[in-house]
Amino acid sequence: MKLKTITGFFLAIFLVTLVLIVNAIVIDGDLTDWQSVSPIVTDNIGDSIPAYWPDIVSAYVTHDSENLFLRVDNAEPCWIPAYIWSNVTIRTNDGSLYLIQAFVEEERTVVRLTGATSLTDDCKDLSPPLYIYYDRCAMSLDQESIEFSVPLADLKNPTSIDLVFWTGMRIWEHYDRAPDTGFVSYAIIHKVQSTVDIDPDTLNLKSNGKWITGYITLPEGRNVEDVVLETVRLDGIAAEWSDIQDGVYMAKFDRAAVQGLTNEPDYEEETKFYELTLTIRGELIDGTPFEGTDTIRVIMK
Ligand SMILES: [Ca+2]
Ligand SMILES: [Ca+2]
Ligand SMILES: [Ca+2]
Ligand SMILES: [Ca+2]
Repeated sequence: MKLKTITGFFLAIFLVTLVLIVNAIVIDGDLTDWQSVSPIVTDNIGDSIPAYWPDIVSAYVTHDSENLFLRVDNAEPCWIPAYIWSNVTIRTNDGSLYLIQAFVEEERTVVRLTGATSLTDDCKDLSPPLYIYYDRCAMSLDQESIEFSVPLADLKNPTSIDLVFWTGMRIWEHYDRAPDTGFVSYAIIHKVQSTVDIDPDTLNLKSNGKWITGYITLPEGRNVEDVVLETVRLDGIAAEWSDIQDGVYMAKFDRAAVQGLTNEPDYEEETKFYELTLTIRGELIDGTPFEGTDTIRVIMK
């Protein structure tokens, strides 16, 4: 393989990875995938008892179609090196109570899902776990944060949850919780998976043109008339205008802006192709999000 080809190959990998990072949380200890998620709760520093106990600063929740993702940031690393844990008690919309306990130690990462007896009065349920997962939590490089996940199916696919984050183990005097009283709520809205066809199939960076078109088809039971133009984005680029033809929603995006997503290299090259996966997201008039992806081919020259 020639060096130039190898460079092009890695560039393509980088671009595809970039798209994936924007779309999904990966449990790997790298928190850059949480950039677009705001904390669901923030907590005072210095309110953990005793003072050396993990001191929650903020906590985050997000989800995809299969997983609930959680992240807790502490004020400082745990006093035990390379060790972090966090607990979350959850009440799902059917009234079920669950406790999620995530531990990262030097040799082991474990997430336990058990039942719980109370949402806000600490969790005192010591019953055997319903599920134990070994690949669903990770500690950040600064050892202050932990990210973890559980399958939504194991919570019986709730549509909303109430949460309390806390750091007690089985000694109830040792504690920090967030929020300090009550709980926070999170809606688990499932995105409508739409079919997206982006035109052109091949984007030549040297050719001109005004628009990139996304053809969006919604699944049965959803009407493209309900798509709100102002919410439609192609990897962050706003749709400028739209039309509906034969049940297909046609959104137009500025071609130059889309080409800006491709990071055209500045070296002189023979013709190069790579695949670029693009995601169109938007909302229906009732607030339901939809998204779909298509892969196009990019010609560098
Ligand atoms: Ca991550
Ligand atoms: Ca705190
Ligand atoms: Ca607190
Ligand atoms: Ca296409």
